[in-house]
Amino acid sequence: MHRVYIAIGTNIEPRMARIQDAFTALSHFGLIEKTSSIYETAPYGFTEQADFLNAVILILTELELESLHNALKILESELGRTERQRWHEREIDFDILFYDDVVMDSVSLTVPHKELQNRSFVLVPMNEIASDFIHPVLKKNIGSLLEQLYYDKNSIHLVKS
Ligand code: PH2
Ligand code: MG
Ligand code: MG
Repeated sequence: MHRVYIAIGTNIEPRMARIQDAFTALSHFGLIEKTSSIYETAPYGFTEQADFLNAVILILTELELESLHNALKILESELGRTERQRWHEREIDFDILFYDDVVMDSVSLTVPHKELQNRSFVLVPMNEIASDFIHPVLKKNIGSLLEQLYYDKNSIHLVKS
């Protein structure tokens, strides 16, 4: 069994239904051991777009990393995602944050997710379910990565526990 943290995001309505559908669909990939609260977050990067709903889950799965990555891409399109510019709005986005303690960097996939330490919309929900998880490259736990991150506290708030 592999322990995988996945970030989920959407900023196209109906956002809450999309997140709930994502949880349900992901439960077919394995056992969802933990689910964070759902947060509404200001857009990061390209800021001229609607606010997101974000969450993080911990799933226990038999799927190998490549298979899981491919399955998530397929699921994104099944849940209505269409091709758009990088950083722009999306119906649903799944990002593999951590896959056990695997460190890999290929053209198609980088694990741990390269940007997660800069993103409150990832660290705040993940801190809720796994503050002690140690980043295998940065060698710090999620709690300390979050403490170390400067972010606007008004840019993220809990909408559903
Ligand atoms: N995803 C992005 C770009 N910016 N901002 C927020 N708040 N939440 C996201 O999920 C997000 C983003 C690219 O994947
Ligand atoms: Mg993303
Ligand atoms: Mg993505």
